[in-house]
Amino acid sequence: MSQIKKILVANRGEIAIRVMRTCRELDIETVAVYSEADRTSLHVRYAHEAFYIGESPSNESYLNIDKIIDVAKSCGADAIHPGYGFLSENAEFAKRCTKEGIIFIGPTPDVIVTMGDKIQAREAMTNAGIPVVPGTKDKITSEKEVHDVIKEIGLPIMIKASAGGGGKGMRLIQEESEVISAVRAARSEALSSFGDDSVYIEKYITSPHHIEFQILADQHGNVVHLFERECSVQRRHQKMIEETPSPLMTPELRDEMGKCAVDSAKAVNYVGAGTIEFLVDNNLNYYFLEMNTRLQVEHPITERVTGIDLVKQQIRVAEGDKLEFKQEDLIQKGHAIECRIYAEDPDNNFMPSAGKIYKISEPLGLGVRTDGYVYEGYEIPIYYDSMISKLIVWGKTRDEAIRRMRRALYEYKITGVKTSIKILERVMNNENFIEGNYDTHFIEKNREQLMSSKIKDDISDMVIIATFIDYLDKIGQKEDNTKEFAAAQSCWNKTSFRNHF
Ligand code: MV4
Repeated sequence: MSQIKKILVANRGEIAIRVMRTCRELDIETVAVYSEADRTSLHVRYAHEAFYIGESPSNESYLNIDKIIDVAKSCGADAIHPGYGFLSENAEFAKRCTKEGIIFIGPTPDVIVTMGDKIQAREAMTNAGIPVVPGTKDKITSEKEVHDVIKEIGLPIMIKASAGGGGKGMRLIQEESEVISAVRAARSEALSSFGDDSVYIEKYITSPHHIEFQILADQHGNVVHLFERECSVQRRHQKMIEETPSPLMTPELRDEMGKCAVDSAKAVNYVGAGTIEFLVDNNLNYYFLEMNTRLQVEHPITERVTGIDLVKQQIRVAEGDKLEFKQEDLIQKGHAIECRIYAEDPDNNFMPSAGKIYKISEPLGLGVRTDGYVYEGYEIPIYYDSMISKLIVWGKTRDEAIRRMRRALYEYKITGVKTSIKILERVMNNENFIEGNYDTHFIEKNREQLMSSKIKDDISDMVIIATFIDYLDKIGQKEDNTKEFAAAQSCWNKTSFRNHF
């Protein structure tokens, strides 16, 4: 039971600020680390202390274990919160923290290793009686093996990298003739991405739902789940929208999958916040897919319906406290939706749209939360993820939440970079989405409506905004231009809110 007084947040962007916000509420001092590109980042100014850790590329800064440990020791941090991405699922880092007497806010290194290796994870879950996708137990070593498995479970199948996750090193096989090339491609992608060419086979689940369960576990063997998140709206394995409850879910299925998620965590002596991902097919069969041993991007929707601060719980658990609630104390109240706002150009194949945020005005009002980090004048660096903000809304019902999300997206004004906002607006107006009729192929299946530029974009606004940006660019450098700035401000104020439909 050690009281944590100072936390180093080994991350950047919105999640670094998200973690520090809870620390402030708990009177815990915060330490930021930053790269060259992040000298002007908001997390640096938000923290009590901030330390430079290296050049802009991640492997010279946010992935530099020695440097981060050095900073933690020299500033006297008791604990490190890794956020998501970067070192959050790096077992070596977790090990180093413990060795140096610093609390790693997350599970133990051995669980990170087990869950990071999909073959091991499948074995652990199978032993615990959790349904996994039918497939091979071990890595495959010959072409013949693949054909034998096909005879057993039929086509289509997927070849997946054991060290993979998130879609890398994955190949679909629909015909036997594709076996050689698919295995070769998966192997070489796995080797170059993860330095490990082990691959295994899973039966291909057609049009599944991606549904995950949030779990929380303390150091005393208590585990609860905080219900599900429906994450099927993705493009190229990048999530765009998450919601809870899932429109697909029934109370019985929720109970059953929730128990399964708790059993999965217990089976590996899990500690902290974690997520069990399932694929759910059209007949509501569910299969363990993988476990994420970190806080996830989409955690706020769970916070919104349960009223529980997940970062606070992570910290309490890391201090050795017992969970302060039991499963029966937890309820899902109302409906929450998250939209991820990416600085990407939807009209140019979603290429990252780096650049300076000239003006930004974020939605507010009843039931709205934004977790972001950009501000007026901030230049989005090219080195990191292009997600600039998360917009989370709550409603008493799913319908109310969707309406609130439309309203909040309408209020979102950003100039200087292109964003995914208009696509998100189209999803919120898509009939299939509104009916809750969607799975992981939603974006492809609704491509025409979602990508159509026939729908009226508010061109007059865009012209005004573009003029404004030009204007600021031209006058920005002068000394005595208050009048011009006022004119520019008024130009911005005159641009209406967004309205793409
Ligand atoms: C699958 C699958 C169908 N069957 N595995 C994609 C990312 C990785 N986490 C697992 N993925 C999938 N695995 C079997 N056996 C379909 C997908 C998949 C997917 C999963 C979740 C969310 C979106 C997806 C989009 C395409 C494919």
